[in-house]
Amino acid sequence: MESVYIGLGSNLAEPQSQLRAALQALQALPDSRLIGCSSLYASDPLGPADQPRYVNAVAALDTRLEPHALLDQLQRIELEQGRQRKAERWGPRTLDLDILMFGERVLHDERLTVPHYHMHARAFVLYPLAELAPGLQLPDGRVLTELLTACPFTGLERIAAAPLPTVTA
Ligand code: PH2
Ligand code: MG
Ligand code: MG
Repeated sequence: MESVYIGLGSNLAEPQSQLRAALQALQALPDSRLIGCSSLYASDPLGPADQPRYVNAVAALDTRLEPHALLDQLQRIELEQGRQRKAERWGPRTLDLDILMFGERVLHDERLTVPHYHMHARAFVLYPLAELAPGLQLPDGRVLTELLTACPFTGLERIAAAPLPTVTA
């Protein structure tokens, strides 16, 4: 089993419900175990400003799936929850599921970059991630605590408790 962290985001069609439905779908993934989820956070959109605020969270998953097989599953869940792929970069979406970290792996191809290419500078990723894995270290040696120091909490609003209890055993 490898430890994977997944970023969840939504800003359309009842974002909190989208995230809760996505967690149920993650719970049903083959060869995997959903370990927990952070609180839910709201923030202004990064990118085009003429779209609703986002709700974000981070989930921890243990899996035996390979990275691209997991990506296939995440894209299936996005589509099942009404995701429409549009040309606009960083436009609004019902559900976005991003692989943030996949164990210690470093991957870069046309479909997948791991660790996620912007995670080190996004408060809506780093603060929920810190709830699940405060001592986390990236494969390049940077530690989450350093990244948090460089990334103010400003603009982030904690809006709901973790939808799932975190399994620590
Ligand atoms: N995701 C984007 C674009 N902008 N802004 C916030 N606040 N949260 C997101 O998850 C987000 C975004 C594209 O993935
Ligand atoms: Mg994203
Ligand atoms: Mg994405």
